[in-house]
Amino acid sequence: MSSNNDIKTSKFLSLVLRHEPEAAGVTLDDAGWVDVDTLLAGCVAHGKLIDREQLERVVAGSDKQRFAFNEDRTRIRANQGHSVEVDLQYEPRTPPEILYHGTATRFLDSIRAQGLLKMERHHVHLSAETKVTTQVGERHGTPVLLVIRAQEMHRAGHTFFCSTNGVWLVDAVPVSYIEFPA
Ligand code: HQG
Repeated sequence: MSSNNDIKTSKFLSLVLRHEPEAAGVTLDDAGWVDVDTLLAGCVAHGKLIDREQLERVVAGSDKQRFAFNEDRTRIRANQGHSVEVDLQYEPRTPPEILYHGTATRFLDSIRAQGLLKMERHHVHLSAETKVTTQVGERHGTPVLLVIRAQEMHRAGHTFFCSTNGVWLVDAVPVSYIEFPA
């Protein structure tokens, strides 16, 4: 179990490494990396006392493996979920037959009309597991699970990526590949 302080730190790191690097006075490189010492110094300068030990603990303890160090552990980045412009250099991958997307019932009319759109993120996020997907949907309201015919989409020319923490990513999902609940 993570402590409250570690959860707060994880949320702050998500903010800095995905959305607002300026919240810690740092910049991300093209692939989303930032030097660890620069990040820690920036956090302290912005009133967030995070040391190397806590950072290691938060990265290792993140339930969704949100962050990754580079090989020599001098740099860190978020594995996915960015709104700032970064190129994570994912390799295209062939998805399984079916992937899932968790959303909230209040979005269904709009999704029926437009398909799944990436909204503020870089991609639509899909999962191979239903459990995670339900939790994702609950963040937005009454959860509902959509079944995506991913391999059929792939055969039709849509490019899929899989992040290092196992989230499947695609530009958009047209309505014709979505199975809605009855
Ligand atoms: C919905 C978490 C109306 C979409 C999770 C979703 C995930 C539409 C919301 C990651 C729509 C966007 C991403 C349309 C899509 N009309 N609503 N046409 N198309 N939507 O948070 O997928 O904790 O940007 O269904 O594990 O909920 O951040 O995406 O409900 O991987 O690490 O618009 O966030 O990871 O919401 O979640 P989000 P998401 P972290």
